[in-house]
Amino acid sequence: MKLDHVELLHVAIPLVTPFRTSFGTMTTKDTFLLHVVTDEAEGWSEFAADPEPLYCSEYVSGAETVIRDFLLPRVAALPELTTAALGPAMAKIKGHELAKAALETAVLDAELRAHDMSLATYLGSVHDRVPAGVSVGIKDSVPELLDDVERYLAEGYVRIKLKIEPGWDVAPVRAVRERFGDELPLQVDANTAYTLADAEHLRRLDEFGLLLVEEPLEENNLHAHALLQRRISTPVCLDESLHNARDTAAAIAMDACRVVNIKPARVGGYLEARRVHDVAAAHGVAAWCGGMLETGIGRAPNLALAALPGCTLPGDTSASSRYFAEDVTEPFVLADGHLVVPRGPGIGVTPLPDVLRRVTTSRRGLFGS
Ligand code: OSB
Ligand code: MG
Repeated sequence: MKLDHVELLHVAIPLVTPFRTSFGTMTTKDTFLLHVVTDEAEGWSEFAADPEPLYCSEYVSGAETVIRDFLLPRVAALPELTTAALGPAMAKIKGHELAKAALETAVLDAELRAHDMSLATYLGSVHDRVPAGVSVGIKDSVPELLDDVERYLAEGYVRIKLKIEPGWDVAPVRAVRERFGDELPLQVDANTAYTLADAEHLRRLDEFGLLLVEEPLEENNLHAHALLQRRISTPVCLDESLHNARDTAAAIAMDACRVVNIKPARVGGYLEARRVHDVAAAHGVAAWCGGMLETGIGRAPNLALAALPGCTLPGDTSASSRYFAEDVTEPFVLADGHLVVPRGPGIGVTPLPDVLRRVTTSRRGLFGS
């Protein structure tokens, strides 16, 4: 393929309900979409992080600069544009996995469309639909939390994840167990809110039979997570600390994680996400597809990943209605607790022009006409 032009569209979409985590409260999905146009096909992607570097070091305006000034010039210089050539072309730029993922995914979408192949087929997805879990934010009170969980279970979600932080951990978990029983698939996510000094406190979660505790300690501190795992029986799952397949192999080897959260954006795109999946599967370690409150443009490709054979736990890939009154794509709707894996060419979805126009706050050309 030959690159013709690349456009960046800032979008702002209100969340149906504020989403509070240990690192902040989100009320709007505020990010950008990339639109890549080649001589053969067009592709779309979504930048996964937020305007502020609270979840990870990357953020919206920084990623825009990185893509425009450092990634695109290298990609545009390729004699032939293919997804396979992107990784090597971008390798000298350190880090910035989420920015790289946005560019790679838009090119991959275009390349797959040119070949009339779905991302699900390309990755080797083995399921037509995947079970949907839901990530429930920190609330002001336990009754409020129980109402939310009840509503999600009534909608059909098959697994509940509670966001936790110091002061909001054992009590909400106990309340959810008492109300909804021991059989409910339940897990927690601390987003790095604890330290190893909290090990005895975190051990109190062991009695609740959780599927996992996600990223309890500092980002990238695999050693501390391994020491914690020796002191608790709840399986440790890593999110923020895993940036590629090599990290994942190291974390598994040192028993710093017994479950892997795969966020394609966090590991630089779907090619590396597939490798992370393969490392976990080769070790017999369960994996699942995480989420970043994506619009349909980001969710569609995540569903293809969630349908890989090694993604044996329900993901955070929830229905459009869990996030937005109106998604930028045709909405993803829960049926019997599952979402259908898109099977059209590329990521299988495109933005709805009317909605896109309404949610776009600015657009600029990053390359070409
Ligand atoms: O840690 O998994 C996380 C959302 C934004 C940033 C980080 C995380 C999350 C979620 C929500 O937990 C997942 C989703 O529903 O997309
Ligand atoms: Mg997480």
